[in-house]
Amino acid sequence: MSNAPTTTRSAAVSVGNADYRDWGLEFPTDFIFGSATASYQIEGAATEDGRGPSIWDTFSHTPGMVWNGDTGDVADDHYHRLESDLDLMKELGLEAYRFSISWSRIQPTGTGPANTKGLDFYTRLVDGLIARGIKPIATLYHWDLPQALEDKGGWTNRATSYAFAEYARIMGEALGDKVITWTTLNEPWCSAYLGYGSGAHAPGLTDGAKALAAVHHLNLAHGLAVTALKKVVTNDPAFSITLNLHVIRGEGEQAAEAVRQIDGLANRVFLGPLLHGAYPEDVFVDTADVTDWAFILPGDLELIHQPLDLLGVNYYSTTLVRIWDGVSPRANNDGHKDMGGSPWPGADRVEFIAQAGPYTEMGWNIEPAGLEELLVSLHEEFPTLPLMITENGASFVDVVTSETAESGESISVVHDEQRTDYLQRHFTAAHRAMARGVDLRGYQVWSLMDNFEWGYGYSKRFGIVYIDFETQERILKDSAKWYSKVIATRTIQPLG
Ligand code: IFM
Repeated sequence: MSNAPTTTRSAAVSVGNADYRDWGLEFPTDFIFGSATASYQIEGAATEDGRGPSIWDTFSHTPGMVWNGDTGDVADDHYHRLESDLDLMKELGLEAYRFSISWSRIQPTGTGPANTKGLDFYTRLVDGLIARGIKPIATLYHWDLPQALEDKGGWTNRATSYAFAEYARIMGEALGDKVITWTTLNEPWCSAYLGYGSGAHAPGLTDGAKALAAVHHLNLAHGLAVTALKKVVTNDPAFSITLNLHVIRGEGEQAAEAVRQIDGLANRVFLGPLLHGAYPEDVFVDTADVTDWAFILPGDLELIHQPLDLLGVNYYSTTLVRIWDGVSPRANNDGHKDMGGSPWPGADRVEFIAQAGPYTEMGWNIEPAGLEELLVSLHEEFPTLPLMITENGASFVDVVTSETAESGESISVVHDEQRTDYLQRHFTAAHRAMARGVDLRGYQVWSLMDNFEWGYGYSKRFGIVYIDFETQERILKDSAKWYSKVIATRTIQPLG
């Protein structure tokens, strides 16, 4: 089956990013439409059935780290509402569901025997998906490291990479006949640089050398996990990793230099070892004052550089940089919470500049062209590697109102036109990339439901399903209804 999309009808509207607002574009029959979540963001049941604490339990319970003191203790209570949430996915017509597994639900202290109740939960999840005709896409690590491993150095400790491979083996043995895509890590950029560099994410450290050690040990963990999984799975899944690659624009006389430095830390330090089998030399030079990279041991690059079947791409917005003049106050607008440290070790001369709007509620600029550009550039660099959008979506303020349905019944509705518009533009961008030859296999909207948005707690809503965090009521937003129609017709639908 050809993966080339067909165009049946399109129309443009003249506002910002206007020519990306098309509809009527059709996706191929094997394109996988789904939606994504992550364990700590939705599950709740933080201390139940033998789950051990993760770094996000510790971090969110530390005063001042998360907006409003919010925690993932209850979140969307998905752990207890599994069956009805699965029914909701079916009702929406999702073809795939991308979820993550809580390592500390499986191994409460990160090593040792598997917790049967944890395995049972994910087995019920995967079986429930399959029973409803929904493909399971599993992510092994979406930031919730068992606290006991952090106590021994977390991702700065090489032993964590080997512990991760053992956890991967356990999950491969448990679900290795059912999962269609295994994603080792979600956005290791965030785990390393926000966790150990800027302090905005758990474990909240602000040490550039540790952040770079974490980068390497995450890369190593990925390679070891792929190898471990391949030994035990019995079906023929795709092996992948998901990266939040940065689409970087430069400004000023030294624009190219600013872009090169940030591209090295954000993109090439992952793509290089994972897909080319080598770290970019210029990153070693740029960070020489921060670390000597002695944590890279002989043979590590071979362990990391495993053949992949798919690259997961998370995309939200673009990044604008320039070389700082050293005099004016240094701009620091990289889209992440400022908690004191820098997520860019060795790039002290680079500043992050505010970009032109429109913006989402996160303050992130909306630029669908960046998604097309990213997909095309990846395809050019790795022509034989299939891609999947594993996250894309937007946070906006949502308002629940009551309306009278045709039946006369009063119903709750959320008219989230901005989110629907955002998705429509980004689906258009994805379609255009495919028309330019990109082998894009699917699109997982972030997120299925509103959830714990890390340092922002419950203040930012990304869901296409609204969650009332008091009552746990689920309300389909208009974007969910729109997405259902997209999936049913395999065609980008007009708004409203
Ligand atoms: O909510 C997060 C997700 O966990 C990882 N990618 C970005 C999303 C929005 O910030």
